[in-house]
Amino acid sequence: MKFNVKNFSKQMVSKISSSSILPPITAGLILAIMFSIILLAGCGKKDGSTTLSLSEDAASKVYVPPGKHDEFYSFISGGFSGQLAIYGLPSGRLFRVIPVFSVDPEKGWGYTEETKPMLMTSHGFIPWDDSHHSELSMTNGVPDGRWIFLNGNNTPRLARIDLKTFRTAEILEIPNSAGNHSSPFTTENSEYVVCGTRFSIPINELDVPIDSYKETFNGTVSFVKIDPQSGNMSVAFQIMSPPFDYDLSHAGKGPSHDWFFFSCYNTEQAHTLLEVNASQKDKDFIMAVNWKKAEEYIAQGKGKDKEAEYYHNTYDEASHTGKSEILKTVKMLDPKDCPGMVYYIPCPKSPHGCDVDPSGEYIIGGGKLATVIPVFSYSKMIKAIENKEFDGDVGGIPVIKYEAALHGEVQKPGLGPLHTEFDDKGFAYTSMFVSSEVVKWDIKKLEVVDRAPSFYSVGHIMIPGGDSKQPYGKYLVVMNKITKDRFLPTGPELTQSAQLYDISGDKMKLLSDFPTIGEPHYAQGCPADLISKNSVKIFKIDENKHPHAIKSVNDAKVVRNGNEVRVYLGMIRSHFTPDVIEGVKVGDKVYFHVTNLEQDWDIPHGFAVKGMNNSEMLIMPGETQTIVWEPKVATVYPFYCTDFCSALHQEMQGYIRVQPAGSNPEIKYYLGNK
Ligand code: K7E
Ligand code: CUA
Repeated sequence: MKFNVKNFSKQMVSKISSSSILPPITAGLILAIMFSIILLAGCGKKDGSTTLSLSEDAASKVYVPPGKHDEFYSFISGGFSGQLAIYGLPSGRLFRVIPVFSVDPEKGWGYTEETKPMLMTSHGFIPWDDSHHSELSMTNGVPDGRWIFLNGNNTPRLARIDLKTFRTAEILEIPNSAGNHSSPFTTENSEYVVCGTRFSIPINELDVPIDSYKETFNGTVSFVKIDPQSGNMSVAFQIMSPPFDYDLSHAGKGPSHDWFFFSCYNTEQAHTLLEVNASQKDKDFIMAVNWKKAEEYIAQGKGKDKEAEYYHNTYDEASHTGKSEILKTVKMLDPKDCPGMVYYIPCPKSPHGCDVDPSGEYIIGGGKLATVIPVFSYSKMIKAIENKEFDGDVGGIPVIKYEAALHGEVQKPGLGPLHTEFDDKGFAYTSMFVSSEVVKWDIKKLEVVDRAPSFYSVGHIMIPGGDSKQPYGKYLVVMNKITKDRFLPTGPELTQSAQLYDISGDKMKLLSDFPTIGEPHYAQGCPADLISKNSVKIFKIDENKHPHAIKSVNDAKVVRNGNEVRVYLGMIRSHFTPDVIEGVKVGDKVYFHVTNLEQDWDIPHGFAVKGMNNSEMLIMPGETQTIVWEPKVATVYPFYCTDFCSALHQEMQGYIRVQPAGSNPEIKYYLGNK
C-alpha cells in the first residue's frame, strides 16, 4: 500500500463533497479518518523535528560494538524492488540484498547464462517483481532457519531462498492467479506454502468482457507442497473460489494446525472504482480452508486436471546452474464438490491482515476501514460449524455467523488496523496505517494496554518469530510507507524506513530509525545462530559439476567451434589463466566460462571485459559462471577482476584480441611465458 497522506485527504474531501454514491455511514467514517490524519500529520512534528527524544539508554540498546555480531537476522521484503534485504537486529545494519526476482549487476544474477533460467516465466524473461512478504520455513511451528520464501506479486511467482547460501534456489510460477499477494505463508512444518490470488481473473475463458466479472471471473488459492528434505516446490492443488480479492493469510497452529485462513475484500464483486464500490458492505470475509480435508479430496480424485502453462525454475548448487521446466496442468478443487473444506467468516470491513496468535486459538482480522479489531476463536468456529450456525452460503461455501465465531472486538484501537504480530507474553501488536501508530493489546481481555506513534503510515510490523508458535518478544520492527522529515532529503523520493522498538517491558520504546531498500512490507526475524552456523563458506572445487568447470589452471583453454568460442578461464590470486587470448573475430559469440579456483572463505573474484553489454560476474570460491560476449569491433580489449581480492588485485587483468570478420585467426592463449 502506498499513498500520500495529504493527497488522500484532498481526494477524500472532493469525493465526499461531490459524491452522492457514498452511504452516509461510510462518508462519516471517512470524514472521521480524514480529520485524524490531519490531526496526526500535524502532531508528529514540532519545529521540524519529532517531539520524541531518545535517551542514551536507547542508543546503547542498538549499539553493536565493532567486531561483534547482531543477535537477530531480519529479512525485510523489498516491495517494488523485487528483492529481499537482510539486516542485523538490533543494529539495523544492512548485510546483503538478495535480488530474488530482480537483476542486480553486483550479483550477476539473471545476467549469467547459469542464472537466466531462474527468471523465466510463461510471459518470457521477467527480471522484476513486486515482493511483499517473506516467510521463514518452519518445523513444529517455529522458524527452522533452512529456507525463506518470498512472493512475486505481479507475475505470480513464489521463490525459495536457501539460507545456507543466501541465494534463490527455486522460483515457481503460479498458474490461474494474478497478484500473488496472500503468499508465501506456511503451515507449521512447511508442509505447504500458500498463494492466493489478489485479483480475480477469468479462469475458464480468457477473453471476456470485463463487465461480465461476476459471471466469468474467479479467485483461486494454491497450496504449494514443499519437499521436507530438498525444499522442492510443486503446486499440489488449487481451490476455485468466488471472485473476491484474496489479500493475506496465515496458517493455523496447534489446535488449528489443519486450517489456513485467508482475508478477502471486494466481496461486492466490483470490477471498477473499487475504492468506493468495494467498500459498500459492512463486512467482508476471512476464508477458512481445511487443507487436511482438501488432501483427502485430492486422494479421492476430486481434483480436476486443469490445463495451464507455468514455469518451474530450479538452481542446482552442484553444477552452479539453473534450469527451467514448463508444467502443463494443475489439480483444481471446487468447494461445491468438497463439503467441509471451505467456510467464510464475516469480517469487518475490507480486511487486510489475517494473523493467528501463537496458541493457534485466535485469528485476527485487520479491517482497513474498520473501527474495531475483530478477534475470532478457532474453537468457537469449530462449534459453529458443528452446530451449522450459518448465514446461508456464497458459491456453495457456508458463511458462519459472525457472533458464532467471534471471541470479541478490540474497541477503539486506532484507525486503519492492518497487521498483527505477537509477543511471548500474551500480547498482540497491531499496526494502524491511518493513525500511524502501533497498538499493543491483551489477546484474551481485548484491552489496549499501550500505543506508540510510528513515523509515518506504518504497514507491516515484525517481531522475530512473531507469527510463529515461539515469538522472541524483545524487539518490534515497524515498516513505514512515508518518512517525510526523518532523514536527509534525497530529491522527490525519500527513503523508506524501518523503526526498531524495544518491547521487553510494559511500554514500547522507540530505539532507532533505519532506511530500507525498496518499499518494506512484511519481514521475518530469527536468532542469528539458527542460520549463521549453517552458512556455506566455499564450494568444493572437487565437487564442481559444472560442465564447463576447470579443476586446475592446467585445464584452462580456449576452444573454437564454428563461430562459438569458449574461454575456460581460471582465477586465483592474483591472475587469470590465461591472460592473453587471441584468435577471436567479429561475429563470434564468446562464452567466458570462469572458474574461481580459490578454496578460502570470502575470496570472490569478479570478471568484466571492456564494452561487455551485460554485467560483471562475481564468482565465489569453487564456482563456475558464464557470461556471453559478442564483440562488434576488431581491436584489443582488456578484461579484469572487479572484486578487490588481494594487494595485487589491480594486477589481475588480461587482454583479448578481436580480429576483423571474415579473417581466419589462429587461437592462441598463454599466461606469463608463451
Ligand atoms: Cu499490508 Cu502487500 Cu502485506 Cu504492504 S501488504 S503493508
Ligand atoms: Cu581477483 Cu581482484
